[in-house]
Amino acid sequence: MSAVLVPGGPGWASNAASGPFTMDAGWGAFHPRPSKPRFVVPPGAVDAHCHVFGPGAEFPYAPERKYTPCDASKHQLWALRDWLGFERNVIVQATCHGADNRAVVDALRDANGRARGVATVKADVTDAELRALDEAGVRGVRFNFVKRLVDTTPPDVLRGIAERVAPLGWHVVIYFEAVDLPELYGFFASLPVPLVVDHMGRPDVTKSADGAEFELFVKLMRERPNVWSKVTCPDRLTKSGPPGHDDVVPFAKRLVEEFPDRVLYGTDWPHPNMKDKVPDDGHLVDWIPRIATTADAQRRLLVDNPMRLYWSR
Ligand code: 0GY
Repeated sequence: MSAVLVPGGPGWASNAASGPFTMDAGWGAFHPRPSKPRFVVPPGAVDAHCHVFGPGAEFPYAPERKYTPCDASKHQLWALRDWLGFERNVIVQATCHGADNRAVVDALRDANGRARGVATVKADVTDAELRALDEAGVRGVRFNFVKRLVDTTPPDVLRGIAERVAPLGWHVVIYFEAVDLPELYGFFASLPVPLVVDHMGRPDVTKSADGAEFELFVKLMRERPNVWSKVTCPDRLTKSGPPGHDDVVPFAKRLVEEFPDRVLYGTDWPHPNMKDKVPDDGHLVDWIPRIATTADAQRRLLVDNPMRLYWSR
């Protein structure tokens, strides 16, 4: 019998890409010994934003990728899930796999109903392919507007994809930088599906959480009752740094308090592109009670909301 994989234990750390791939020089592999969180997540908690990378030998990285990461397998993800106390995962297709969703689908099939997925598809995806993704547990597609991660796709093409997935009851996950929201606002508001925004729309946290930039994002959520936000990635957004990520707290707390039924939390493991700032996943879980300060808010954020969005069927 093989030994149980435990974060920090034998077989956990990964510092290479397998198959014909070489991990980027300077790539920050995920934390080699994540701490055990002090905060105990409620029963049934969902890590609603995480990824798998490869392994490259089994699931090749896409030719059009902008980075080559270290491998980060489904087995490692399940070990982290159990270590942190989560019961379920939402696995988001990472850009290093382009529109080849095989690694995510393989993980979903392995998870026995304990994971759902968000895919990336191109305009020529067939109805049969969409149905197969749905059957595997995919419940959304991701549109990425972060220029360092993807080449631009024209809005009309994206709208066409949104129209195709709407009848499946799927949503669209959108990833963009706060400075680009004024230009993208009208497009987002016009899409015929629920929207789930990655990492609060990446606010510049040196500005005020009540200032004009974040106010525009809050306006989008107020005006569109089917816009959700992941209150995620304090490690990505912070300037003040770990473990407190104090400067990100007002942004996340504001969303949790104003939209308690439309917020999601996730670890973002294995933390693409964090390079020398790879976070301790235990600290990220200990951050949760700072932004969701009551048991009720924590249950909605970690259990009720993701279950409604991803496990209603
Ligand atoms: C994240 C953030 C990033 C990368 C990706 O799919 C990806 O490559 O999402 C990033 O570099 O900001 O949410 O994982």
